[in-house]
Amino acid sequence: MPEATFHFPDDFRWGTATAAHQVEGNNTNNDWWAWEQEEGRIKEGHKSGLACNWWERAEEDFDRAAELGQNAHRLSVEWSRVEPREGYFDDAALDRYRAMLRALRERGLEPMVTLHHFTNPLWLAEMGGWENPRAAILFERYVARVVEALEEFCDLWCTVNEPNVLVYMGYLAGVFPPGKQDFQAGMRAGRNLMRAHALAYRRIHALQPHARVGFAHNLRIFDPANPRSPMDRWIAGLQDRGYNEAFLAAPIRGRWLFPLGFGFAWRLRGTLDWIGLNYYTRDLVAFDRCRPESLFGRNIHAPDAELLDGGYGEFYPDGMERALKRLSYLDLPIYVTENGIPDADDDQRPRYIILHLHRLWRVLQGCVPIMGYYHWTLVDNFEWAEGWTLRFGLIELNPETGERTFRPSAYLYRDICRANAITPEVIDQYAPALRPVLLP
Ligand code: IFM
Repeated sequence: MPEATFHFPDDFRWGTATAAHQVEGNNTNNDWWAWEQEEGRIKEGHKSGLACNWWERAEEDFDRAAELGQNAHRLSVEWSRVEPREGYFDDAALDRYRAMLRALRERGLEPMVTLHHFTNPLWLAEMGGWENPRAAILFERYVARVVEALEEFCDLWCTVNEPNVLVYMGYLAGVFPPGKQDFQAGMRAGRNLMRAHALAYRRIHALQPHARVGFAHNLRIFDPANPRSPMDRWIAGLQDRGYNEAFLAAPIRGRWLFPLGFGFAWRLRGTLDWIGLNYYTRDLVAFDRCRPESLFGRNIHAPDAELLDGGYGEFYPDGMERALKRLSYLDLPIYVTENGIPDADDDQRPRYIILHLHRLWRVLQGCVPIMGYYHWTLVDNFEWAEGWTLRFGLIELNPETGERTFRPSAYLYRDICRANAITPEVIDQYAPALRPVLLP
């Protein structure tokens, strides 16, 4: 009897995901560049610098992605390049993005374009960033320019990446710009980001009626540390609501949920053609009344959990299945817009990829419309406050020399993309320890 092979749908999208500031290099005109220059902001004083030098040479990495059997790529456009001064749009920057998208198409990679991935033009940051209600309107105007310039090559748009992460890291933990620890300011910024999403959604459809528009939601699993403790259950539920549910309720149900807000958000309702899932890990949550900044929760790991490098969290593939099943109730096509692991020596990534894709495959068996998977990421890139200390790439980068080295996982992912399946051969070659788990 032939051994089980886990097949994916014929038109499944296999790609990697990237973000402008993390790969382009020399993005000197945004709030992140300024943040990097401040002492103590980035681990080991690292800077994005030339990053992966995509502004000059993205095409060389697109060649690598195509060589690795991928048929899709998610990248972002940098607002501060397109609109370096308020109201002034730089056609040369838009031309560069046109060239990138053309290059992707020529290599058989379908682009998904993200319009906001954490960074803000300096001029916007100076006027209060996302706390300023004008930000959403200014974003809509920028989006219109980008869509007019790029629509020939793209109809799959991701308005905003992980608004919940931006709010949490920038306004509660204070480790991303603007570096605040101010709950009210964070919720204002969160509402404006979701308003910006909705304005962009409608504007894109007005310009390109057949466009497919969504946003990328970082869905983190929050489980009670002690499932028998009502306080742990309550606090895990509260964190889930604040981090996950509130950001979905606005564009789906047209409701502001606490802590993002209260009442109706009618104009946001129905502004998703698809939903993006960025899934990485889960937390166990214990009640702790001394931690108001994390909604009275202490986030810990299961005592027996395998941990990811750099304190990134638990290795928890079941979370992929749980997150996808949860999103399936929204009745929307789903893209896994990010999933990956910091793992410089690539000793966990092969198992991570196979197990997470296996859980995704299981959800597909229930006829859930999962359209594609974008691994985070193609080449090691600048990991925000962690600088270059966390390496998420299928391809290793030496940021000093630009030299690239394929990790074994690059070939593993290539073999899955080419076969459009997880085959027994892939399991045996790259993660034999999984044979008894997946092929009993
Ligand atoms: O690098 C980030 C990305 O910018 C947003 N999602 C999570 C990734 C890994 O931390």
